[in-house]
Amino acid sequence: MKAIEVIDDLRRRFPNEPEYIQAVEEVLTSIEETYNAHPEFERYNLIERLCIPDRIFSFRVSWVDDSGRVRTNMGYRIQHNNAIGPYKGGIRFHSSVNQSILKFLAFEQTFKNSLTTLAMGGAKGGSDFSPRGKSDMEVMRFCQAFIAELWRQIGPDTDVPAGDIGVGGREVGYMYGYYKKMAREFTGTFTGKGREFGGSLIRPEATGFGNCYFLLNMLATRNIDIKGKRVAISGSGNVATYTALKLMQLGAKVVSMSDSDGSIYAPEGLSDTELQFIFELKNVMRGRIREAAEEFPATIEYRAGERPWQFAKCDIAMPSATQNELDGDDARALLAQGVIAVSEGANMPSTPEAVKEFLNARILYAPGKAANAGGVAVSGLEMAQNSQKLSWSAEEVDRKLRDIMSRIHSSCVEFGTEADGFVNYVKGANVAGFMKVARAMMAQGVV
Ligand code: NDP
Ligand code: 2IT
Repeated sequence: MKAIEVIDDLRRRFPNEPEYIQAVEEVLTSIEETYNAHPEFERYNLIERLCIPDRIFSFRVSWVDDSGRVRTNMGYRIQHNNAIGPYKGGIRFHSSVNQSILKFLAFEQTFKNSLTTLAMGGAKGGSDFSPRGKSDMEVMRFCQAFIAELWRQIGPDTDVPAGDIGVGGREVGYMYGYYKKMAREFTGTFTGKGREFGGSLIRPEATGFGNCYFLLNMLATRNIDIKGKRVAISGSGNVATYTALKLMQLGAKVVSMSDSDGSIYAPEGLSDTELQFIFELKNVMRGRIREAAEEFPATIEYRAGERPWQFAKCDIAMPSATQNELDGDDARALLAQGVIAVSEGANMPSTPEAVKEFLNARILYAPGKAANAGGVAVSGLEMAQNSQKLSWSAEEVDRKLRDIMSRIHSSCVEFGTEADGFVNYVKGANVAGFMKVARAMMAQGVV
């Protein structure tokens, strides 16, 4: 396989899918050597079968808003690969959602899920519906209309959705409720459910906490203590807020958070009270991050339209909002101020140019598919609990999460250590994730 030829061919076949091509290119260039050391992979054309999703469902979702107007959105579910377990991955509701974005996410999810050591294939779904500014009833009607189309394609051993951008506990609850009504069964078909109906403790915290655990593993390779380190975070949703909480518990200072309108900057680090306000602002009031600066004007400033990377003074960056939110200039600005680590909470937040900068600078750089795998890992633990019809304590789930993150870190070190001892976590994560899926696909023949 020549990575460049496969990528050119995919570009020709899927010309309007830049995010998908970007994600494939990053993986193929780092697994090329390993792939070519196994001529049997090529005989089975493993590469095309791994890059192109097993199937894509796309459908119209019609619903009625509070004023009685009939609205339509697009809905999708990409079932990418189920070689190592049922299709598994989140659902994203955001106005920017399209097939390219969901294909990139489903592709990434396949490798991420493989890294978790649990039995989960890769999938992603979503809609260009934006929950922003919608009433609870509108969100509920939309979720029901979405599931009315999708419910036949999902199931506890077939395909298990969860949350992602714009989809949290509220949306999962509405989708699960309607799924249960249609399927007439109470099974673990969604993860991220409410605690009262099969949700796992620590699932809301898992992605952010897991990213911090991964960061601790990386820092340990260089004997660096997290205490007192200044961390710039982007986003202020599920991943960003729980990342901030764990960092502060660990004694680090969280100096920034953001949303799609702008960033807040707290040069001395957010206080517990300020972070608590942000949790409520985001989950209860469903407000904007600007309001945190309005509430605490003495300690927090607001920068409209800016991302944290160019101005927040920090030692560590944890981008936790969305794809391609940190570009080459941002990476150079972070490196110029001496950043020691970048650990990605979001999926593919750094552009290829930014990734190149981080790798060339030989800082600790963890790609999302390794660093944010704690979310789906605890989803896997939720599936296990649902199958057993038991629930585990918060301590037990947290201990398993720490253990999984450190095993993912070890896999990255095993497959990504270069001749001079530098750990290329991009290569490590891609090769480790790929090999397990590849072996399973080989064993199962051409299907
Ligand atoms: P949320 O919807 O809870 O939060 C998303 C945050 O990112 C919000 O602050 C949002 O701001 C901001 N954001 C979204 N889109 C954009 C954009 N186009 N430009 C700037 N800011 C944006 O989502 P999550 O926290 O769940 O997800 C964040 C990232 O983490 C995503 O990349 C997701 O794929 C990834 N992830 C999530 C996991 C999970 O378990 N939830 C697991 C692994 C990865 P605004 O309110 O203005 O839209
Ligand atoms: O990107 C991700 O890993 C998620 N949104 C979580 C997926 C899941 O199934 O828990």
